[in-house]
Amino acid sequence: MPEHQPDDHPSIVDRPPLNESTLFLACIEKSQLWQQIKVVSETGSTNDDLLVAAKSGRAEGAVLIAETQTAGRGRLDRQWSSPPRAGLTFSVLLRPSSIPPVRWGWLPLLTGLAVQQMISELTTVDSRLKWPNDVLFGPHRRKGAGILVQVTGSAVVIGIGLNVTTARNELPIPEATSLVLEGEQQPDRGALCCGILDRLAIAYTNWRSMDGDPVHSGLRSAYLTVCDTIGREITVELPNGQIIHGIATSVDESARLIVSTENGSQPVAAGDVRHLR
Ligand code: BT5
Repeated sequence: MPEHQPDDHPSIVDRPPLNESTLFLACIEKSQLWQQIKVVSETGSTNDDLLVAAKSGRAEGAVLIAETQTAGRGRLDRQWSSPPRAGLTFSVLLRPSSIPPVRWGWLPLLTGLAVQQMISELTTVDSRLKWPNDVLFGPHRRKGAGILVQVTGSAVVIGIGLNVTTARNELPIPEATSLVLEGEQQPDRGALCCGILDRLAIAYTNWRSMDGDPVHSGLRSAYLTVCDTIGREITVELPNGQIIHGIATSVDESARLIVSTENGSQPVAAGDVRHLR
């Protein structure tokens, strides 16, 4: 039995801190991509911090993990909120400069896949992906993780927010959930973080070695297998406010969602998707 009911406010003793040196040793043993892993108890936003670092020339492979963020970001200046040590909030700095920018749209999808695969491997929680940047948990397909990719020059900062022991009353919206709320009894944040970094490094290195080609790297087919959006009736709100309604049929080689509408097929590069059924 879990030590607390997840709907209660869990005590901080159920939320041990991450250990920077353990994480660093475990991660560099597995992958050459990660050069530096830093854990801070608090910052504004790990994405903001690595964007600043990228602008001042920091090399690929930096990882910044915060036990809590005071100004965590979502897309379009939305917020990401997570109480101290209740989840994972971290960012990585990559420089995919050899890859044509038209293929960089695969980075949030590739990252989501790494998160989804590690959740499947390390927990009993069923997870699926919602295009382009959400990881959904459990039978009700609630949002348990989100991904934010930001570009500055030749650098890309990828941020991941994952709810681990977050209680219902700590989540900002009813459609959100956490691993514990979906029944996972003792999720280990350190193992999850290290596993996600490892899986992300493998997927990124493979994708990059194939010149970013999503088909030959196997990325596209792996993504489509676990993407809950495909085959669903959806609406997409585009950045200009326009709403598209139709059936999501696929994701193309530039990571755009293909929506079959009454006016024909429409590729969507960015937008907020709602699954209707
Ligand atoms: C995202 O944006 O889902 C991207 C979230 C990325 C967060 C990470 S944490 C580490 C790194 N540093 C940062 O500052 N950010 C990244 P979007 O699709 O725009 O979703 C944002 C919306 O999700 C909000 O408007 C809320 O409705 C909802 N939300 C906020 N916090 C949540 C949480 N903990 N769990 C589930 N949903 C949440």
